[in-house]
Amino acid sequence: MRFSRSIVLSFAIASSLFAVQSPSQSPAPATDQAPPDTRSAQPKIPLVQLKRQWPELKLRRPVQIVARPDRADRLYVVEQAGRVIEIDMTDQQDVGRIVLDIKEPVQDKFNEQGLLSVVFHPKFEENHFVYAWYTAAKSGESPDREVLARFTANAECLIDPASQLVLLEIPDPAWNHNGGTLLFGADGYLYISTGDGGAGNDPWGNGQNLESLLAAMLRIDVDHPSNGKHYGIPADNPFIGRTDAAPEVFARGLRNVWRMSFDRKTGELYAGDVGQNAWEEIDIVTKGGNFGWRCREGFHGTEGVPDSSEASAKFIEPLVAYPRREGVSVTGGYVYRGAEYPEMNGIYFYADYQMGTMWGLRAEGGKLVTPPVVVGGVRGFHPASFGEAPDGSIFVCGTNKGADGPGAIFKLVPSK
Ligand SMILES: [Ca+2]
Ligand SMILES: [Ca+2]
Repeated sequence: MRFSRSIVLSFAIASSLFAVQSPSQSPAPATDQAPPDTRSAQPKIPLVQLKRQWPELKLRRPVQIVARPDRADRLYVVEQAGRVIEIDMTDQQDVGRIVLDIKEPVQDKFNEQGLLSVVFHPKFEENHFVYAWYTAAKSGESPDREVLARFTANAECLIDPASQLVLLEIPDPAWNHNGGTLLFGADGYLYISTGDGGAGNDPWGNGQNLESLLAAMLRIDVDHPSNGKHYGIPADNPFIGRTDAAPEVFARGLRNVWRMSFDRKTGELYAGDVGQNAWEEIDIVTKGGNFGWRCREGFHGTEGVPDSSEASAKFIEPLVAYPRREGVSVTGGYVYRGAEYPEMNGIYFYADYQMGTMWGLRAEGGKLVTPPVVVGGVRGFHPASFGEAPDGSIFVCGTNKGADGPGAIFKLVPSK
């Protein structure tokens, strides 16, 4: 997947964690965070269970679960090699239906490459547009690159690979750190996390380079192309009109936001930004914000980097961060807003890909209200991504026994 660090060590720690899992024995959160805002008393964060779904579904490297705006009874699973599989939510025996297969032109030779995200247009019912974010290998004049492409589905939701229209390509200097999540905001614009390009410690300095499309959150208007491109720039993008900055950029200083989500109630954008050597973090991404990379990692300065020793007014600190002993690669999740489990309402759930640990926290107005607690996990399971169904249910997909092990989907439910 998207880490390149000690797997063996992590397994050993994960095993000991889940061997002793109970409410009273959960490890004390050594998590780094700003002081909680205690103005509003909040109920306790409940433990959760991961309830296995669609046991007959065979998945290989599932990396995302997405919903379709016009169908409450369907979910779509993205496989890293380049497939999208439709699931009938009303049938637990469903074996899935392949609706897109773009193994060509997707390049998934290395761990963090592949088809990384798919999103349906908010008006999919009218225009049948689906957007994909993937890595492509160099060919002809084109270098290795991150690609944003639009595809068109037919009336049965089969997505024709030949319908591809490439909207944006970003030359990619290394196999790792390719983002990426695609999300449509309530504003109708498409949000894209790009990753810092890769290698380690941002050798190309993309994190703080205003002109780079890497290490950023981009925001574009796919409905109003302009300036000879297949997309437009929202009029209130933070760097629009500047000659020293890329107008697509919505926020920057982000190392590799693997998964992000909007809280459907508040509209806040939660992002899990994967760390370098020490800290995994959750950010609430705001317009024009600079989230610190590579000057900062979590709440800490990067040694030897100027302007890094303390958070300056320039940088926005994370909501929370956790150290290497608790995890290796954060998987950003969702704020639960479903009606089925009121005790989970308003809790942001996220996980560590390598350890399988899941946490819950509460935030209000961008401030931490209830610090993270370990809420559960499945031993040996690697949560690659969460997904939110139209009814607000939260699902999680991933693999057992390593990145190439059997894929599975679970539903997040309160522990009995
Ligand atoms: Ca890369
Ligand atoms: Ca940061």
